[in-house]
Amino acid sequence: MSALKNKPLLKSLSGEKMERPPFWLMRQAGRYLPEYRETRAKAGNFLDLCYNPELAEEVTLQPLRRYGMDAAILFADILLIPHALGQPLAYKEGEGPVLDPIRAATELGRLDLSVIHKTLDPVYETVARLSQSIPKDCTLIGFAGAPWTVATYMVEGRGSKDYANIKQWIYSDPAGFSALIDILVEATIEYLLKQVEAGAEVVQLFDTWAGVLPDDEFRKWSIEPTRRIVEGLRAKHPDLPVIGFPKGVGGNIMAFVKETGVTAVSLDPGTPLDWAAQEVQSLVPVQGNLDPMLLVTGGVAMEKRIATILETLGKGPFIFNLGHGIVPQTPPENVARLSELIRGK
Ligand code: 1CP
Repeated sequence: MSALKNKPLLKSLSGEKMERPPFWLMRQAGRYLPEYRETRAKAGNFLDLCYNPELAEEVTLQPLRRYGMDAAILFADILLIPHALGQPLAYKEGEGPVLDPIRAATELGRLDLSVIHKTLDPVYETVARLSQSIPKDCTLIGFAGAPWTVATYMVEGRGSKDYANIKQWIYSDPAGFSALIDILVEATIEYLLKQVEAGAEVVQLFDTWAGVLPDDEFRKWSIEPTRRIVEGLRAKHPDLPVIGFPKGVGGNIMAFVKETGVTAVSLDPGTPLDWAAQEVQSLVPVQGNLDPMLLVTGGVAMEKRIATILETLGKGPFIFNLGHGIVPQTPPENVARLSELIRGK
């Protein structure tokens, strides 16, 4: 255990202020890397890649070989849970994920919690392989989507602009919608516990679309399910670090931090840095928050913002990251420059 605790990412998560902050990048594996595109082509389609432990291990390791991040994040997707629950899912070229939507409590019978591990077993095998193959100072992060964000895809059937169907559901039938959230809370706890048992040292919950919820609904559908998941995980693993990422929630991140029990929180690009240093970082370690588009732009604009982030948040427990996932058009050489700046090499 003491050897593990020497890993830079785990030190930051335990509240230590590091001379050089550990770093990793959300969506660090993926289409911006030519070697990823090659492996993905070999796998056939995206889901086949997620369920192939050997190839999923390979794409997880690819960014580490180039850039030496302090963490490896399991290669999978937040929509594997609905898929494992029995909801048909496809990733269409240029369109993103497409699911056969569920829009009412009467349709929840289509989901079966008792069979999820049959589909998800290869993911646990990927985690087990990675726990053996990552560099020794590197921390293995498991993840899942938070129930609200996963539900947006399950109900809308794809990425959405206005969240019309899911909002209609939460406002007209909150009790019915909470039955869907209950299923997702349960599935997510089981899924993450299996990842931890296979070797994940930290887990992150992505609540990418938390910011579309008004205040009181955010408490109901983001804070409360997250709190229950953290509680369920800690019942078995009291010291497990959990990183929350409630994107786009502004000042409500304070309630999220105080009420969910997360170990650390990931900040989106819009979070004011001075405010975060004073109010958020005094409570928990923070992670973030470079705009992924600055990683596309590169050059002086990117370098100046990285310096500002390091100056403001580097004074407390901090993990350098983006404020949202890497986008496919990111030039790999800009990621190399970022790594050089953070690592001081
Ligand atoms: O190869 C391809 O064309 C598929 C692109 C892709 C990739 C590389 C998808 C489809 N998912 C992933 C992997 C992935 N997704 C990872 C592991 C890789 C890594 O981080 O290195 C993770 C952590 C995710 C998480 C994820 N998937 C989120 C939350 C994080 C975020 O960026 O907001 C979300 C919202 C998804 C849904 C999803 N999956 C894929 C796409 C294109 C999308 C987004 C669709 C949309 O914008 O609505």
